[in-house]
Amino acid sequence: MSTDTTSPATTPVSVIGLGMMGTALAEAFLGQGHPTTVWNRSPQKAEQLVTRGATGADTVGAALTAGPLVVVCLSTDEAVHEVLDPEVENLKDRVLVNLTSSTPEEARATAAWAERHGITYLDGAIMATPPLVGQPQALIFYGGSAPAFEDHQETLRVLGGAATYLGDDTGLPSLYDVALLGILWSTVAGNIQALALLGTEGVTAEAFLPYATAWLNHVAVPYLPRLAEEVDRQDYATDVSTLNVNKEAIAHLVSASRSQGVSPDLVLPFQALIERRVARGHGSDSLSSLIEELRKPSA
Ligand code: FVH
Repeated sequence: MSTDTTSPATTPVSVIGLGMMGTALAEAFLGQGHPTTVWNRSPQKAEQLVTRGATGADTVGAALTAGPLVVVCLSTDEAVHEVLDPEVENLKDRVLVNLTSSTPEEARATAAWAERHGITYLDGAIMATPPLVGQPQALIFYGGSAPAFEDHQETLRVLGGAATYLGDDTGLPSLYDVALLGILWSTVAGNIQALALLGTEGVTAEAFLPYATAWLNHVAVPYLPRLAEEVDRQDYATDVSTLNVNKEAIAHLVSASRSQGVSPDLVLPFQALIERRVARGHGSDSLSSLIEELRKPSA
């Protein structure tokens, strides 16, 4: 069943939470001509948006009832419930899109809360920083009510052109979120280790940057399809690089770090994982077989 008949080009939206991200979301809606009502706990954060044409709501209830589509972006799931739990009556007949980061469990619990109160719900995960909001390539995952996404996808694409609906499971956007963040953090961790090491010999981050970029683009990224295939097939045979080879190589990194006076702490857990897999007789496997150690950590 359709949840809204308003033309997407003019759908009024309400944005609850005007931190760095909420402000960027409201600016994107305003930029595309959506009547935008905003509310923030600290009202001064609404001022600049109001001068740009937003309507500043005095109460959260006034913001929630201003239009059919409510986007909430607060710091935590706890804050979302602190703000919205007393307002369930004002959320009836609205589509609530929660772009606050959470765990899958929190997202599913919020979806159950919404269902109990007759609120149409979409959970979302923003895979972009505030300056990227509104760009065609900005990715935002959504899960939850399919009719709500269908009705409002054009409006939601104002926030990120790569809006992607993952299905009715509201936990999936958060799961994709943490999965991608893990990739980001491990890449940053590897880069920090590299820069600390090279810095001991006076090599600047800027000087190293072309090599780091080329390494990721020409070696790491092209490895991803192979890794995906090995993991999906659970076939870890390799004619490229074995765990035995990587065990020696990572020992060099740990040893070089120590001798250059750099902490190997970031690397040690990954080294331990490789050593455990090799000790279990999988030294001839590809690196991808490490996934089995994560799937069965105590086996
Ligand atoms: N900024 C980013 O790069 C990331 C990108 C990916 C997604 N995240 C998530 O977006 C959520 C909000 O992040 P943010 O960057 O806007 O965060 P802040 O600038 O710190 O603003 C926090 C807002 O939350 C309000 N707030 C906090 N607690 C409460 C509460 N108990 N009651 C009412 N409002 C609350 C806060 O209000 P105020 O302090 O200004 O009064 C801000 O509006 C977050 O989940 C990221 O993971 C952003």
